[in-house]
Amino acid sequence: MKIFSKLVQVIRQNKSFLIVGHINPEGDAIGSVLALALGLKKLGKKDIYTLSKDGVPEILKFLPSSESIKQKPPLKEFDVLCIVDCNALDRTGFKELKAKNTIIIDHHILPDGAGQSAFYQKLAASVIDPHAAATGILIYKLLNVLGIPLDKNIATNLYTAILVDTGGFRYSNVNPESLKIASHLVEAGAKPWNVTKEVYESIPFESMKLLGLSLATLDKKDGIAWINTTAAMFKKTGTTAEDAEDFVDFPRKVKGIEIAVFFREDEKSVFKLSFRSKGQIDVQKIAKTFGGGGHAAAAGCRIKGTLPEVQKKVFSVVRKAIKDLN
Ligand SMILES: [Mn+2]
Repeated sequence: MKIFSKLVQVIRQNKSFLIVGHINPEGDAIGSVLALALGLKKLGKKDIYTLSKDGVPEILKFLPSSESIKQKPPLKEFDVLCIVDCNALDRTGFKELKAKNTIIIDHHILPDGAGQSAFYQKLAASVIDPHAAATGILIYKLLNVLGIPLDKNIATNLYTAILVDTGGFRYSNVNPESLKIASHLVEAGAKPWNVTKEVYESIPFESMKLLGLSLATLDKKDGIAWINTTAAMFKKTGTTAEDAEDFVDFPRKVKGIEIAVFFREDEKSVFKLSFRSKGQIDVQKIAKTFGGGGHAAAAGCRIKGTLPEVQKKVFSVVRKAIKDLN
């Protein structure tokens, strides 16, 4: 495939690779980093360093070779820095990372004007395809172009990447391509139920208690449904932000709403917001007005203030977006 030709050239010409995903990683970030690392090894590359600022979440520790991921950057300089499932250095959590060549493989929308910045101009190669359901899809295609055969470990990582970013093959990004690739990955040894069990059916008891407290705050108005998780709830249940990762899925399930919002208090008066759209509104635009980003159907941002202050700001923007529909 033509869009990969430059990436392939950079990979073939170099020996050492530093592969990094984004902060607060999920299955697509970790699965893509690991699948690329395993693939490059099969290509005969011996010097590979996998990096994730926030390590590997508990629920993803089943992923083959996840134990290889480091949280500290390497001391030496690598030939190629591969930025995966994000497209800016600060999203990796390491602003200072550098290498002789930098490449990006991602499916998030590039921020306005970013393409003109010095960082992007200096990239050795990049594939940034917002139409790809997951970065795992792009890694799958890249390995294919490189002629690297799939094995069970690569397939499990890529299957998990795609499963997670399609919400278990339920979201609007599911298309013939993502299902076809998933089918190939199962043929290559990925076991759907094993992955599902690890990712969706292994919730820690305390997280479930946290969900109970959070769900009790469920409310809706003007086409918006939302829930809150406060610092006090984390304290009461002995949980952390990681335990509330998918909570936005619950207000999204409410019938008749356009947008779901999840307010998570990560520090006192600092909220991480997750937005989900039922399909009509581009929530990435809403997140962007607060300095965040993401995709049309799923986006996020951070806002400072008390919960009522934050909600007031957010609801006025969301309400306007819903009003503009009519
Ligand atoms: Mn992704």
